[in-house]
Amino acid sequence: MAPPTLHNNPLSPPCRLVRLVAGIIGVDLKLVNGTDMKSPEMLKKVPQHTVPALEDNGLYLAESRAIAMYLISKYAKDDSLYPKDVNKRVLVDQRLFFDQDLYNRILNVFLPKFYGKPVDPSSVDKVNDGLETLNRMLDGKQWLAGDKITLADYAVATSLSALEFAPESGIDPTKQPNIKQWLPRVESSHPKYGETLKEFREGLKKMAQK
Ligand SMILES: N[C@@H](CCC(=O)N[C@@H](CS)C(=O)NCC(=O)O)C(=O)O
Repeated sequence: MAPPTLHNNPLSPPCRLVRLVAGIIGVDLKLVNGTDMKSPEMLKKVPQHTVPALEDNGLYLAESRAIAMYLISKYAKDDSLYPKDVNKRVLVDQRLFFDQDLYNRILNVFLPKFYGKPVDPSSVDKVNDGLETLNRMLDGKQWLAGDKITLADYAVATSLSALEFAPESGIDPTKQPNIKQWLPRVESSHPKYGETLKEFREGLKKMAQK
């Protein structure tokens, strides 16, 4: 069987989440950068025209979190990252929906800069509000959903790293004490996390030099 193909952008945090999860569970992805996601052929397969987008033996899938859930459910040796037990899984799902909202808030802080527009101060407030929520979720906890690291931890930590696109916003997740303790825990949980974060930071540096 052909390996799953990932339409990828090396700098995109959602793409990085998929590469990270695939690396952790040992799935080799064929990475394709620069796909024209708005071409008529691609729009037929992936109506959403975003990357990451996965092709796996006739299945076409957009949305990083859905792709990660699929890869784990289909290929991981165990279900620890995305539990099969409904009562455990729903906690991961809840955090992933929270993450989608948090990432969109973060997007509103760094995206205007790419279009030469100022950031609305209320966007910064919304991210800080999201970080306060995250801090409460982590109160007395090692991990975001249950007693083991899950996809939720990797997704939220990856979203937070997108703040590095806009250091001038002054938003610092580690000002929140529970996040400050949790983030290094996630970062050191698997070598792939450090590898993908390093790639991201090198990409950021190159972008800044341009
Ligand atoms: N919620 C989506 C967001 C994906 C997304 O916004 N991807 C960006 C790159 S980071 C993209 O493809 N933008 C191009 C477009 O929207 O046409 C996910 O998690 O996969």
